[in-house]
Amino acid sequence: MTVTRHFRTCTLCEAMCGIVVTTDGDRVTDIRGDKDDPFSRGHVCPKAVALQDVHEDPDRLRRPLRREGSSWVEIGWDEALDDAAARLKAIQAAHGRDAVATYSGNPTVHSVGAMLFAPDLMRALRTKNRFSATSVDQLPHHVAALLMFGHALLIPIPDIDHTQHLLMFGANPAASNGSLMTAPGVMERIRAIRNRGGRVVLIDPRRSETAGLVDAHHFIRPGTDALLLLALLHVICADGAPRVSQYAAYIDGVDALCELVRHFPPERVSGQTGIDADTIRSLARDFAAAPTAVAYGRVGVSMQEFGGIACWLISALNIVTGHLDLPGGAMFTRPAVDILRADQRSDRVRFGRWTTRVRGLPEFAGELPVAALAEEIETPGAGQVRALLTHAGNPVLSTPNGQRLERAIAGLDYYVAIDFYLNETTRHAHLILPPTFALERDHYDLVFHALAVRNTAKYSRAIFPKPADARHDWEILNGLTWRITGTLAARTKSLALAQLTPRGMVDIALRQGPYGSGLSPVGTGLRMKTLDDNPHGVDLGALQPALPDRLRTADRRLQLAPAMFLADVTRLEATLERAEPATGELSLIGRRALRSNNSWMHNSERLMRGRNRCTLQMHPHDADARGVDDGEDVRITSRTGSVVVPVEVTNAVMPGVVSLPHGWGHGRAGTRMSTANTHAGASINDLTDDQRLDTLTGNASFSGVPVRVDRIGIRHSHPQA
Ligand SMILES: Nc1nc2c(c(=O)[nH]1)N[C@H]1C(S)=C(S)[C@@H](COP(=O)(O)OP(=O)(O)OC[C@H]3O[C@@H](n4cnc5c(=O)[nH]c(N)nc54)[C@H](O)[C@@H]3O)O[C@H]1N2
Ligand SMILES: Nc1nc2c(c(=O)[nH]1)N[C@H]1C(S)=C(S)[C@@H](COP(=O)(O)OP(=O)(O)OC[C@H]3O[C@@H](n4cnc5c(=O)[nH]c(N)nc54)[C@H](O)[C@@H]3O)O[C@H]1N2
Ligand code: SF4
Ligand SMILES: [Mo]
Repeated sequence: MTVTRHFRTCTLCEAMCGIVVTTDGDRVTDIRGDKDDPFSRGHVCPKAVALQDVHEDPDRLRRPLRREGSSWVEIGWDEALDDAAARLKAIQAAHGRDAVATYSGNPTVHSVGAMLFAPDLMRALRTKNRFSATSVDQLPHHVAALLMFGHALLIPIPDIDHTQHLLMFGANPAASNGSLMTAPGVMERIRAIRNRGGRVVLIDPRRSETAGLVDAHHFIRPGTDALLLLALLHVICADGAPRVSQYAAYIDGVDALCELVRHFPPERVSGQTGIDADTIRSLARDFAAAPTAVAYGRVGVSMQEFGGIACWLISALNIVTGHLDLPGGAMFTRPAVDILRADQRSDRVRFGRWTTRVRGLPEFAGELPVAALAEEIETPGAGQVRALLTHAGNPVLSTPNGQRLERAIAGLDYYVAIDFYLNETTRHAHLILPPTFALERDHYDLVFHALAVRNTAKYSRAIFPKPADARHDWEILNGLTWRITGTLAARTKSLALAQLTPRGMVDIALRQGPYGSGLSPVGTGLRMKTLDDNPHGVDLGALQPALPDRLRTADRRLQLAPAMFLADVTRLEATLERAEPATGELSLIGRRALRSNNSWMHNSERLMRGRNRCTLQMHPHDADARGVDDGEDVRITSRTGSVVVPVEVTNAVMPGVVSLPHGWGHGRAGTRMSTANTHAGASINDLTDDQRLDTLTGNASFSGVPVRVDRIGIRHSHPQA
């Protein structure tokens, strides 16, 4: 056997760490950080080694499975793809295009093949009922980017390597490794801000792992960031003119924003936010006074009732203090494959062109809010969803009111899943199409290079050849596309694309990109060969100012105060009159852990070792009031359901707030994940509510779900799942 070292990028989270995978023949013998990767410089987290665990997992599906009665039967690929296409087409023929719904999960964004081939399948299906994990995650960030800068993907990235002041809202990079901010070794980069005399401030209802490493952490009541941000902007506008002269030639809405925030002095919001007026004033003044500064928010602000406003105002804060588009501020990337450039009609506003049938929730970029999926399946009438295709998603555990969705999915006429686990969602499928896993396929990060704190490019080759009887995600998608379209032209195109492969497509995109060699074979500049010659990756430099050129608004102007956001403030303002929570009511928020990745890595024995992580964190005052002891099981009840988990009494959560991680709840019958099933935990999304939304954007509102917690009196001396 030969020992080989392979250089690659880890695809599990957004950090894009370079890894060295050592193999001996067909076995992985070691995975570690690649010190020669110019971006990650050797950093990895404990999840990197789990790439091996998933790769070798005997529970991972390798061949298509068809349900026959109550059992699963392995079938061949052609039969499986023919069958899936025929069933989906038949349902569309009988009930209309929209009778088939699709759901794309988070890992599709980490797969170059899925990114390149899913759009064609969506065009073939032509259904309006397209859903994805976007609407349980970052949708408000996209809406803000679209309305302010003209493109959903034009999200400003915090230039953390050059800033002197980082103000974070609702992000926990110590667990998540950074999000909408690809920055391998993010905590070292954040520590470096303080080491060079800068300041890091965190706003979070939980004193998170990140809070231990910042200069100041402030508790905030869940879901009230938008109010805090209005008050921060109030202080800045009241203290003097906003510093927007550098944007003068192309900015609109400065007066409208200042007029709006005039009505939100700190005193008006301190009760709701739980942050006193003096603290709000000094937060604003410290931020405005810093030589370079950047405000940044992540899921804590986008998964809430006013996520759209909150994401808008974070950018507004960067703009009125003059920190947008300057080193050390919020910057735009210049990725080697420019996804904006590929999007020819980027300045067309793709928001609200149609709405969901039952609740009238808005479309965004061709997708509808997934919180509406269950009711679209359950509600009879024209356009009712009767079939579902999921791709790399587990919506039963990841979307609000998962139990309702699960009941709805179980009643579908047809459900096909592209996934390699038989999990809480896919167990309801009629057919499962399992693709290859990461180590068997090439990779180029189309999305995360575009969201990174530094411009870099890297191409990862597959480490193992694709097993004989296996298909990549892109091959499955391509196979479905031509079968569903059913024309000779579609078949010819699919053969041509299969010939080209994602690698060939990335090569073309690199050549056509901003650093590219062009399509001529003799051109100099970036192309696939450059990346092949540099297997650790290529550094393309720090983020550079890019405005106004990069703007994609129809009039090429920066919109500081988009009308839709201004109008939505009325809805926000009404919350100032909201009554105090009912006695005994607690406010539920989520949590992420470093050694866990959404719902799908709990089958790795190595990651699951140690104490039970699916615990309800509760403040000692709230525990005392209920007579609950640390380690004891409690019942959590919300409008939608109830679950039982052990309690962890800790003053790391704000009084009145309780925190439960998402992605658990593996105890359901009929799944095939032996390790996960022994660490089942309970699903927070059995408690979250499909009716609680940011109605402006359609994103689920997970933060601040009202719950009751009751003692049930079972004690575990050593909490263990
Ligand atoms: N280890 C690990 N890494 C991951 C993932 C994972 O599951 N595990 N998931 C990946 C994915 S898909 C994503 S999207 C990213 C997410 O990346 P992050 O957003 O950094 O992830 P979280 O750890 O959920 O941090 C959100 C924080 O918001 C806080 N919060 C909750 N409600 C509110 C609120 O109302 N206001 C404020 N200000 N804060 C609030 C929570 O307490 C929490 O600390 O992480 C990615 N990385
Ligand atoms: N309450 C609450 N709910 C949340 C969150 C929260 O913070 N709180 N976070 C939300 C966020 S940010 C996200 S992104 C979503 C994630 O939600 P989803 O994307 O729905 O779920 P995942 O848990 O990421 O499941 C991914 C699925 O993809 C499969 N998979 C992995 N890799 C591949 C691959 O290469 N190809 C294919 N075909 N399948 C693959 C896995 O087996 C698994 O079934 O959850 C959301 N839900
Ligand atoms: S931080 Fe993310 S990309 Fe880096 S090793 Fe961990 S999971 Fe992989
Ligand atoms: Mo996410």
